[in-house]
Amino acid sequence: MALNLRELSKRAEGLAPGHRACAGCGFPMIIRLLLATAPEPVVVVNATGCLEVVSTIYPYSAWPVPWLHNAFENAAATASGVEAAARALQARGRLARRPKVVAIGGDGGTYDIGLQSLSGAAERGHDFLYICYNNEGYMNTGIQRSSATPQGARTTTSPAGAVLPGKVQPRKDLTEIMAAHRMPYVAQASISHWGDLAKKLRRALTTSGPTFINVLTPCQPGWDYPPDQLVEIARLAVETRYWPLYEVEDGARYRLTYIPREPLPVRAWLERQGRFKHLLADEARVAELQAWVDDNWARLTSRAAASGERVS
Ligand SMILES: Cc1ncc(C[n+]2csc(CCOP(=O)(O)OP(=O)(O)O)c2C)c(N)n1
Repeated sequence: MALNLRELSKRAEGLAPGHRACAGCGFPMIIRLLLATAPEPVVVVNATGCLEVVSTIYPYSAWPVPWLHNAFENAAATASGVEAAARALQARGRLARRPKVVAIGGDGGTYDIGLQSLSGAAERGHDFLYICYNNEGYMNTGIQRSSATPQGARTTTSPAGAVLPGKVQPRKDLTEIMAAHRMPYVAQASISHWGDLAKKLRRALTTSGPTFINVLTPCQPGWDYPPDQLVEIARLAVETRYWPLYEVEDGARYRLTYIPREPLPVRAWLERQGRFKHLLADEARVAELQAWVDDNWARLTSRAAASGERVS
């Protein structure tokens, strides 16, 4: 199946309408694209977080595929178990087609609490895709900071005021941590670039062995923007190079999958969100963030160039 809108729209609507995600939330788009690109059968395991809470309010479920609840810390371990069980059943002739196993967690469940089980599953080489829907905070429980929250952002546990300037530390680079596992395929994507995301999903779903995609997805209450600006906000993260779109094969071959033709200053992304409002008047702090973005971009482009890829 071609990965264009015409073909994708022929697949049944994935996540059922009537889920309770906030207006202006990005992750339903990831799930719809996942279910449109996934081969059948597929089994989804889902860590605790907003996605689970809004899509599985008992006795309803918005999922048209087999779906398992997981605690924060064991989504990847459960995925390993499902994958190993399916492999064993197939070897005994009791399963005609092995399902593709997909684990999904928020950044709190992935960058922080579930990292050990994700790392373990990757190291053991299980055949599954892990998707981190990254809204840069523990949003379900009231907008607390996570290790994916960018430096300077206001959250309820890093409030901006006389004591704290927002979150003090820069965000953890989980995509690089996963690439360091030398998994067959690791990628960074954004809901704003759906074609790029669809290609990465297809690639990860058809690669055997562990694969990982980190997808940036804005959170309306957490980032504080008008709901109809969801896609635009996500696009600004990419156009300012705050969130580069790239992929890594076997931990070694880097490729930027989108290069902003005329990159915007990081301020263009910051000023559209309430969570950064307090630091816009502070030129030095904006410059500090810009330096971090530039440094990150330089590091990625040098790796892509070393892999023989076009970087501008
Ligand atoms: C071990 C553990 N600690 C804390 C919680 C409470 N809890 C439930 S959801 C959540 C936040 C989830 O954040 P994230 O994974 O980023 O997903 P989001 O809600 O942002 O979609 C927390 C802290 C829990 N369920 N289990």
